[in-house]
Amino acid sequence: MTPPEGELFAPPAQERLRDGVTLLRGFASDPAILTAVRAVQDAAPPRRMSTPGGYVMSVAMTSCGQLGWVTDRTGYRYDPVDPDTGKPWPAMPAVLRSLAERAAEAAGFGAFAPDSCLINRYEPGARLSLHQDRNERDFARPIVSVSLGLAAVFLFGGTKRTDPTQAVALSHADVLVFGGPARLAFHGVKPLKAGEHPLLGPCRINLTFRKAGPFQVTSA
Ligand code: MD3
Ligand code: FE
Repeated sequence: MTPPEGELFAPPAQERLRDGVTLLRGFASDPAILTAVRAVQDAAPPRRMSTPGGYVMSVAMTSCGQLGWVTDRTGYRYDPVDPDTGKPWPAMPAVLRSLAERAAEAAGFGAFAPDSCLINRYEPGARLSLHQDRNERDFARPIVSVSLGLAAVFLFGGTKRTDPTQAVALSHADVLVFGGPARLAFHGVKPLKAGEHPLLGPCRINLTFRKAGPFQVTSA
């Protein structure tokens, strides 16, 4: 039955979790998004990278766009070249760029022009420990995060590692936009619980869109 006044029954289209954090539930439900993600993964397969501290991350990562985020024993950086293929990262598919731009706009950040999309693939047990994203040049730009597949618990703290964290359950097609005072907040993802998603199987994929550069291009 259709509710007589939809706005009283339907969940709000956007939810302000705190200053600088907007949750857009169901914003990424277009199946063309999954097709585009699969094409990127075929060209640049997700891989588990090493941290400078010598750990191998449980989350497998790849990127598309002009810059990709990489980590190895020498440190974290944005790189125009995929170290695994030796080639530039796959271009950012238009359907993904448009999704990120519309989400930023809906959250009140106009003119977002992402040059990087980091793709994180979680299998059961994979987690991301509390960290800040600070390899980007301009912290005035927001970050747009898209959750696909199995639901996960996202932890969101303050600008100090020891600040208390808030837990948010993120399901397929949910989009979060972080900016302003939330841009340098510590955040992480709890170990993924086992399960099967009808579209993605035993897996969660997170896309984070960033304006990472521009960075100085060094000549050979
Ligand atoms: C808050 N990814 O890729 S998305 C990451 O679900 C990352 O894979 C998580 O943290 C994931 O760096 C969380 C939510 C997110 C992403 C970037 C942020 C929250 C953020 C940057 C600043 C503040
Ligand atoms: Fe992060």
